[in-house]
Amino acid sequence: MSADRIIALSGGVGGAKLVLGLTHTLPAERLLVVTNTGDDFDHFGLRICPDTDTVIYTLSNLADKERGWGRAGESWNFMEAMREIGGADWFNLGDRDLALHVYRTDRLKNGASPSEVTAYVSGVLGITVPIVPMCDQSVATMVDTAEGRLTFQHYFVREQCAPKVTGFAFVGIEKALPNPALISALRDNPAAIVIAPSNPFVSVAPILAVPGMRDALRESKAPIVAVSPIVGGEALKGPAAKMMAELGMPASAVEIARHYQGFIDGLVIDEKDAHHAPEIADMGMHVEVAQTVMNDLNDRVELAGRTVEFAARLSGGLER
Ligand code: FO1
Repeated sequence: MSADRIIALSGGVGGAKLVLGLTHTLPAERLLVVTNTGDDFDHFGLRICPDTDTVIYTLSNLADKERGWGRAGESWNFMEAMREIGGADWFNLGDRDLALHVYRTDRLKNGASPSEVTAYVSGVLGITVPIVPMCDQSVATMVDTAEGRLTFQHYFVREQCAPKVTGFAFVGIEKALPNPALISALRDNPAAIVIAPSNPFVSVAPILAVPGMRDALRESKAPIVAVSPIVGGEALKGPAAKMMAELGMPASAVEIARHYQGFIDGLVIDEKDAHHAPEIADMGMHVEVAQTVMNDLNDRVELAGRTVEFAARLSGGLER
């Protein structure tokens, strides 16, 4: 690992968008992408790793841009045949996507680690940026709701995020170890740690909950900068705003600042939330106002560049 890296913590579709922008801003040796694995689950005996695969498909330009997950140009013969025989059809597996799940499951069953499979697959798909799962142990994000405890994918896909959320749990987290590749990058003078605009509760929290992760990130002395996933009171994608409302929090950039207060050095908020900057600054963090809504590649690159510059300014004057 070389020094001076930007280490990006990413989960879900919003995270992958900023990561794509970062890959157009910096050379691969200046980046390390850490993906959330709390969404991972076994389906039909296959190990599915959605947040890692979303980054892999996005960086290899194979991703379906409308859906944000899975591959473009997919066919759905497997799902059609599965429906014919009455199998579970709540989780859509495209025919090409299926090859990755079958391949990964076979490699894991033969002793490969999630990190090894991720490195191999991203390599063969032409990705040079290192992508590492947050840990190689199994962690399952559970969503506690008024209707009981649901696995993340049951909550997010089967139930379409409808149940009222009361809390979260990360089963297996106590046995998780921060990915060694991340630990070595953190010890090699990273330039910054960027928390992508992912859901703070189910995409970022599992990463930060890995024992030792928060300390390792802060001990790196690199500025920790988050990009708010909430713009103007709503999430751009996914259930973050609904979860915040159900947890009794206002869905605002200020609440995101409060959520990360004491851990991050800077927060990037959207222009729509510029009026919140003084209140957020009073929470002891620096604030950068930028366009955080990423509609096209240019927006992704622009936001990535602003985030990297912001972090560079912080590392200049960061006493810690
Ligand atoms: N999300 C859905 O809303 N519906 C699906 O049928 C679905 C299938 C799917 C298959 C593979 C994969 O990697 C992701 C998939 N996702 C689907 C997204 C997945 O639920 C992710 O966890 C979300 O992107 C949130 O991180």
